[in-house]
Amino acid sequence: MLKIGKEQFKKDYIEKFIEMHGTELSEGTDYNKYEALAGLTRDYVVKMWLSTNKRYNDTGEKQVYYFSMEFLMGRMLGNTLLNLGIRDVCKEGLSDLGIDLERLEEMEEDQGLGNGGLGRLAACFLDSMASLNIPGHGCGIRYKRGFFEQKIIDGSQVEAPENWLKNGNVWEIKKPDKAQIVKFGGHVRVERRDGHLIFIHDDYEPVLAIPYDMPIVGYENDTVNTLRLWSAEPLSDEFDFSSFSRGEYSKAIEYKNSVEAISQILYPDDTLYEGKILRLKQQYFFVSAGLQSIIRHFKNNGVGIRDLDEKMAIHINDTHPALAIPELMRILMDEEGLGWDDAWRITTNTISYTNHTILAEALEKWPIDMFKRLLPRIYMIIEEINERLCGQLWNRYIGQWDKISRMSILSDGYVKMAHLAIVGSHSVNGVAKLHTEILKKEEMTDFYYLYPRKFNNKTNGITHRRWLIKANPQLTALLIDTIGDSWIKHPTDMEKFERFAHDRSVQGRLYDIKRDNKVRLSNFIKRTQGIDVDPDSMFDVHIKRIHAYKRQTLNCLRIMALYNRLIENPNLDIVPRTFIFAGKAAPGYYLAKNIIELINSVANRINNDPRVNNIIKVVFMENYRVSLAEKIIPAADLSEQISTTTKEASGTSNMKFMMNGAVTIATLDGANIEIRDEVGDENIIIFGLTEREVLNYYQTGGYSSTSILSSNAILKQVVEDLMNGQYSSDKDKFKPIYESLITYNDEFFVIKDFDSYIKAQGRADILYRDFTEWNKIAITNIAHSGIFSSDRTIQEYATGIWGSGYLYKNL
Ligand code: 26Q
Repeated sequence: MLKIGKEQFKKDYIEKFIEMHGTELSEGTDYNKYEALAGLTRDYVVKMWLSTNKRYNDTGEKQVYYFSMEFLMGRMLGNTLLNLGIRDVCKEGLSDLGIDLERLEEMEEDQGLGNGGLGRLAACFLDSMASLNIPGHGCGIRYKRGFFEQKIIDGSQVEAPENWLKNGNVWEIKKPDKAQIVKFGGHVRVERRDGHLIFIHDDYEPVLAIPYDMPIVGYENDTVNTLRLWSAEPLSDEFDFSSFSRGEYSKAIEYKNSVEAISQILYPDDTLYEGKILRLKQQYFFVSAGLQSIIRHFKNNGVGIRDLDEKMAIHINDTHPALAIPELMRILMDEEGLGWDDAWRITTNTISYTNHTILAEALEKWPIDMFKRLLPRIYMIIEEINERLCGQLWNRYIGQWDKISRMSILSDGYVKMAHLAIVGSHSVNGVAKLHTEILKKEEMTDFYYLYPRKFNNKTNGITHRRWLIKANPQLTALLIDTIGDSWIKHPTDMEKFERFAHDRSVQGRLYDIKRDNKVRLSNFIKRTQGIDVDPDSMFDVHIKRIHAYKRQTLNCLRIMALYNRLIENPNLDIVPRTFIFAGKAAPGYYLAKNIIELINSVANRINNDPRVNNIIKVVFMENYRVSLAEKIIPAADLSEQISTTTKEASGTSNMKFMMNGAVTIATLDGANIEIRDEVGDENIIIFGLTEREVLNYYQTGGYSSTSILSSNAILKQVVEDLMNGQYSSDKDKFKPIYESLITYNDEFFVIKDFDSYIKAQGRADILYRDFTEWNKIAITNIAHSGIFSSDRTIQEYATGIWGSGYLYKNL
């Protein structure tokens, strides 16, 4: 472990500051001071990083590579210091120098290279792999522009380009000597040499892939793993000067631009799949570069090519990196000379796949003609994989042509990526129990019957180091004071906290901590949005991507109904509440953008109505991102997890809220079910349609939103309020929402669940008034949250899928 005393730290820090900035500390801006601290932290990490790599090479342990299009890392400084075990020393040392550590941490740009749940999961997994001493590394794309910055202008979302690299990035080290070449387009020739078929790729467009490495520090264990992100650059010798003289200057510029586009932007859509060629390029680009560099590494270390599957596990985060399957086949066959069967054995033993969605519109499929043109050799390999699959299916399902064509990787003119991922891997996992069951029994059922042993569940988790220890230091201190600190290394030890569920003094301390967090958030809201909120009101929080299935609309309609009730009866006896929303809509998702407008209109109306604004307030917080979530979640009383049952694969913010002592109001969807199973029915507020009911409606019909409306006057009124000018002088403004509910018969059962949701909110109200009961529930939730640490999830992946991490198991 890193041993640095306060005085040593101060000396190192001052030296680093001067070295970096060439001025005295007293002259520096906060940003300069942040840079110096981050730079020094990196210096501390580098030696450990080298020795970790040396250890991995010496022991020859199996290495895990987590391939993901997204890593939503947020800020690095605070968590790196925490994991190094020197955050307290730094805090004190800086304080001696008149510097506030948290203020410097706030200077760091969020690393926003992800859309939401899937990208943040990848980031939590990196933290857990390093902390469990598992040799697990990330492989992804170094997007120059992360997820767009959201501005709310006149109540509507406006997207602004994000620029996280504008001041450089202290955490990364560029490794030009480890660059790889990735080939696009061109033609493939087949030749026969010594009885073997040789595939020669001509006329391709080469792209240089440059890796940037970032250290991922484990918690107090001397392990530093690597996140390697690839950046696309033109090959400099492609600028041959003869083409300039031939007046092909513009071609050279075109080449440069088309190459740089590959790692320019993150696609900001997480549900509606779009068959854009640039996205396909991005996928092949990082998968090919990553695999080439991994294989080069093992060959340099003397690993025999036939033993690769004992030395590496490659995990693909959704289908986005599924080209790893044909690309690994290509490298093993065309570059390493293996035959099909050996290459296939190594590939399927190596690759494992996580599915994150059952939304049909999110499943990736690529038009064959586009695919073939961009990746001719990869397409040939997929054709062969598919031939062999269909051969197997013909033998097994004689004459069942429908089934065979349904299961084919190539059909209807498309390459179906989920089918490729299932066929080419040895493990397919869902991200919560219900989700895995739906995969097996509904969505992927044909494949489940073909390969029953591949399918398994790995319920998601979150790193308690960021989401509890870092985000909520006071709650951390209370836990340590009451139950000790064993839970930091063994999160399920948090169960010991349940002993205090009925302890009035601990309840009081928990309440005080929550209130402090709420005051801090209130001040932040005042500073950033100019809105006064009451820290003694219940903070009722709904933060996540804006999507019809996540049902921000349901939440909003109930606020509108409450408003109507308050106007009718100003003496209504309810708990004062602050409704907090945050989240980004995909730029092309018209309905989601309309939902943001509705929330802001409702906020505007309510916050400016003196009849109600001392009882309820609505706040839409701009630009949701990891660092904002870290501020909001510790201050939440009520966690809104109200997706249409069956639609949310898992959810992970539900776990973050629970760990911070919020009470959950939820449908029986995704991991909410497992949270309920952990805490018991009396410690969570459940409402809404069950899985069966939803599936029945989808399969057999019989749902009519308008017929429900006619029997519920309150609901009828709020739906009318969408269109009667109550929330906008433009009566058509919320027509998209109105039509989705009425004209299009409410695909996500907002109308159906409304009544049960209102009643559930009534129960929340009653519970909140009962100080003892509410705090008992909060304590019980915290105590049972340890199982949702991503440490548990990662241990399950390591033992159940990757066959890695024996060092940890032997500890
Ligand atoms: C695909 C093709 C083209 C463009 C974009 C995409 C794309 C990008 C991101 C598709 C999906 C995503 C992200 C999906 C996601 O975040 N899913 C969430 O994953 C979480 C972690 O498992 C779950 O908890 C959530 O339930 C799930 O919605």
